[in-house]
Amino acid sequence: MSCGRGERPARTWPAGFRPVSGLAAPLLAAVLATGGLALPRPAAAQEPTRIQFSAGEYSVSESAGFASITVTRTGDLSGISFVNLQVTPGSATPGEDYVPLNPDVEAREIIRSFDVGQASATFFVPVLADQLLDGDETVNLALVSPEGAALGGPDTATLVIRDDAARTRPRTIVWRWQTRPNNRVRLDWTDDSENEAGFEVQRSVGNQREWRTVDTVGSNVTSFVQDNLRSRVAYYYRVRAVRGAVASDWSPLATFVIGQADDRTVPGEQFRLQFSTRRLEFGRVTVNRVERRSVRIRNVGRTTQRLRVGGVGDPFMITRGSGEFSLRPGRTLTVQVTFRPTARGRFADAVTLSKAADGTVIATIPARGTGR
Ligand SMILES: [Ca+2]
Ligand SMILES: [Ca+2]
Ligand SMILES: [Ca+2]
Repeated sequence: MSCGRGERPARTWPAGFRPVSGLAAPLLAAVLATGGLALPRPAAAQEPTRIQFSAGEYSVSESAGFASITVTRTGDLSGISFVNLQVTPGSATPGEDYVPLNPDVEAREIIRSFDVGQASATFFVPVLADQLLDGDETVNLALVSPEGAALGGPDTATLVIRDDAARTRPRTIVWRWQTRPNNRVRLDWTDDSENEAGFEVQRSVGNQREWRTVDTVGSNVTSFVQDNLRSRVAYYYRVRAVRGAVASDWSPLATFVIGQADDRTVPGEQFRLQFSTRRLEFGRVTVNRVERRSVRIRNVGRTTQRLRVGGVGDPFMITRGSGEFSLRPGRTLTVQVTFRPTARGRFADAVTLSKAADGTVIATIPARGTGR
């Protein structure tokens, strides 16, 4: 048996050793008496070895692939320890929300070892994403069957699998308006959820600050019609899937002005603008990278116009040409917009161009991009 902790080194002369005479002997005796330079020291009073969770609750998005569960080992780390993680269903369903050991059993037990000196170890619990509005769900975690250690606290914990509301949002929305007979808009969107109770339709008039729910249509319904809209006003519509208190993220925005036949030219009395592009398409952009797009607005009318540019919010930003400006005939203003996605998913917004005098929106330029 090797010399373990707590055992003092024997104060006997090693085999074959003969005490030396002269000055060296007292020095050697002193070295041995104090524990020796190369001999094992007696272990200091150690806390017992314990293994516990690093937290009482862990949280992971259902889209993350797996949850990392860290367990810590404290006290005496000079030996080797083992511990098992037991995973049992809370409100989450094994096989649907997370991966059990095999599909036929509901409990999953996995083991981790701690090497000499090792103070923490990580369990990985695979989680599964779905197209369901199922809210946050839980899995119960427990540390069991420790070897070479006792269990500390906490030895039970909860894993919260967060519903990813971006997965169930309507990915696209298209709109068509007609002035006859009564300024009607029709919205059509994609159904990307499997268990919605319905789709909530919201509208904002003239800005994107005040949103009002105009209707909630039934499950699997993917269109909505509204009549009697006003002309030459910017309308914004958005849709999301709902089920009780759980909702998906909002769809991209449907942004339009009834009577505005073409974004490129705004007809009006002494009032004509041209746009270099109909929309700002950023495409797929790596999360936290910045992409820039710009649109040139040219006054092709005969009078100077006082205009205001604004509208977009995070993750879009107007980095040039924002605010009020005067645009003389023949002059061009460049509006630069950046897109910096802070998460994966699709984003949509719109730059608005309005009259500085009364805020009337005269054009909208949709901006779209996908974070990846
Ligand atoms: Ca789920
Ligand atoms: Ca879900
Ligand atoms: Ca559906």
